[in-house]
Formats: sequence, C-alpha cells, structure tokens
Amino acid sequence: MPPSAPPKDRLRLAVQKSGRLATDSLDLLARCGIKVKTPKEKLLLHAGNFPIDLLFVRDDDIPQLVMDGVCDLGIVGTNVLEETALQRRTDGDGDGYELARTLEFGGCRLAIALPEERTYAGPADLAGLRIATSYPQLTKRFLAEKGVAAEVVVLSGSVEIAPRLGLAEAICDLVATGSTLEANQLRAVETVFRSSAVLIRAARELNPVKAHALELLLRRIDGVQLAAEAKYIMLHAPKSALPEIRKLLPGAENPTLLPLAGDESRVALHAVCQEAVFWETMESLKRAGASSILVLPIEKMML
Ligand code: PRT
Ligand code: ZN
Repeated sequence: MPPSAPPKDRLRLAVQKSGRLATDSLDLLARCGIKVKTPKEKLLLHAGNFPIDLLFVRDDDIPQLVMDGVCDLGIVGTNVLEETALQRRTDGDGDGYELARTLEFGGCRLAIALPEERTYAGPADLAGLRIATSYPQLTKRFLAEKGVAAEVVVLSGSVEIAPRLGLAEAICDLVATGSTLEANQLRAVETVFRSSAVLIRAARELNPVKAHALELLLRRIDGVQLAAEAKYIMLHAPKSALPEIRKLLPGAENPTLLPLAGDESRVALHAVCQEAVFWETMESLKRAGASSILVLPIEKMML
C-alpha cells in the first residue's frame, strides 16, 4: 500500500511503473535535472537533488492518487484521466485536479473500429451494436453525444480480439500507429477522444515550500519542451543575402551577426530557431547564398 499522505516539504509525484509512459516520464524528469538512482523495484524513490519523491504505480491508479490527495502530482494519459474523472462524477466522488502541463509524449486516440468488411456511413450505423472497450465512460459519452443507442461491453484488455471471439461487433480502443487494428482486420471509423500524457496536480493549495518546488519543476519542464524542437543554427552568408536568409529561418528572433576575418562582404550568423529545421530549409538557405551551415541541438532553454 502506498503511504497515505505526502510529506510536508517534498512533492510526491505518481508515475507509471512500467509501460508506454514509464520511460518517457523518467526521461523528462532526468532532463529536468531530477535523477533517481535505484531501479524501480521500490514503490517510492527519493530524488537526491530535488525535493521530490516518485511513487511507481499502474497508470490507472494515478488520477485517483492525485484526486484523493495521496500524491501532489501525477503523469498520466488524458484517456485514463478523463475516464476516471467521468467515473468518479458518476459515482458521486470528487474529481479535483488541475492540469499543470501538457507533455509531448504518449500521443494516441481512442477510436471506434469495425471489422474491415463492415460498411460504415456514420454514427447511426453503430446503433444496436455491442462495442467492446476498456473505456466505458468515454465510449458512452460519445454515443450519447451522437444520440446512438449501442451496448458497451467492458473488457480490461485484448479488446481488439473481441469481434473475432464473438463478444462484440465493434471495439473502442486506443490507436497509435494503427498496426494493431490492421493486424486484426479492423478499421477505425470514429475518433472518440484524443489523448496525450499530462502532468496533473491536486487541486488543493500547496504549502510555500512545495509550491516553490513545483514552480521550479514547471519552469524546467517548459525549458525542456521549448528546447525539444529548437535548434541553434550557424552559417556564413553574404551581407547582401541577409534579408532573404532571415526570412527563411523558422521561428528565429534577432540573430547574432559576427564579422568574418579577412572577408568584408560576408558575415557569420548565429540564431536560435524555435521550430524544427528541415533539410528543405537548409537547401533553401544554401540557394540564398549561405554556406557552412551547422544545425545544433539545444539541450535546455530559459527565456
Ligand atoms: O500496467 P499499466 O496499467 O500501468 O499499463 P497499461 O498496460 O494499462 O498501459 P500502457 O503502458 O499500454 O499504456 C499507458 C498509456 O500510454 C495509455 O493509457 C495511453 O495514454 C498511452 N498510449 C499511447 C497507449 C498507446 N499509445 C497505445 N498504442 N496505450 C496503449 N496503446 C495500445 C492500444 O491499447 C492497442 O492495444 O497499443 C495498441 C495500439 O497501438 P498501435 O500502434 O498498433 O495503433
Ligand atoms: Zn493501465
């Protein structure tokens, strides 16, 4: 059993113990300078260099750990979060949490899929079907919004084989690449919910020590996410080509211009590009007169 209440001076963050969000969650924390040494055999780990403890649990438990006040923070998919919140509202339980940050991993969608051979013209075609899912609340909400009466069959896993087993005519499951659906001769016909990982926090107020730690953590997450796409670009260019070259740099503010030794007509340009720099951009820069183009990754940013 997890400890009942987080300590006064350390944040407690629930993360998935193992699964699709586990590695990305720990990677994000590591890039925020939060390192936990011991492997995840332990339920609760203390970060040595930041006032935060990590609680390793199943992803399904994360929303309620935060909503019940056992953890201050949690990293979870919005699919699980919204399903839990709807269930708790149905059960009359509180569902207090706040979205702290949307994270750039765990992207997927909850979709209704039908056997490939089945025709589909719109939601009305789902009427009277049995739809197997691990997300009954989100599925029922979608059906209610579309005014469709269908039966929802709750399965905890392997939902994609339900039609073959004769348990249902349709499924409502998470889709990322679509290869699981394809392997089971199913095709997605409706998107019920778009999901990504998020950092959530308990709705209650934190004491000043924890509030300060959370503020630092959020700033670091912003720094990591800002830097994810950003690139540092360096190139040489004729002074006359600078207006065109500056227009080609994606999301760059004022670049730095430096003289080149022994060449009055050309300069070195350094700039931070906030957006991805593709090969096509580099080729356009080259055509505009740039040379010696270097694109470097940026690890962290603080604006
Ligand atoms: O043990 P625990 O309960 O913690 O883990 P779990 O098995 O319930 O969840 P896990 O690790 O599979 O997923 C955790 C979270 O990752 C989900 O709640 C989503 O927020 C997110 N996520 C992102 C996904 C996917 N992509 C995904 N593709 N979760 C599951 N899938 C499954 C999907 O259910 C289907 O079986 O992958 C299959 C489809 O993938 P494609 O690529 O073939 O379309
Ligand atoms: Zn789970």
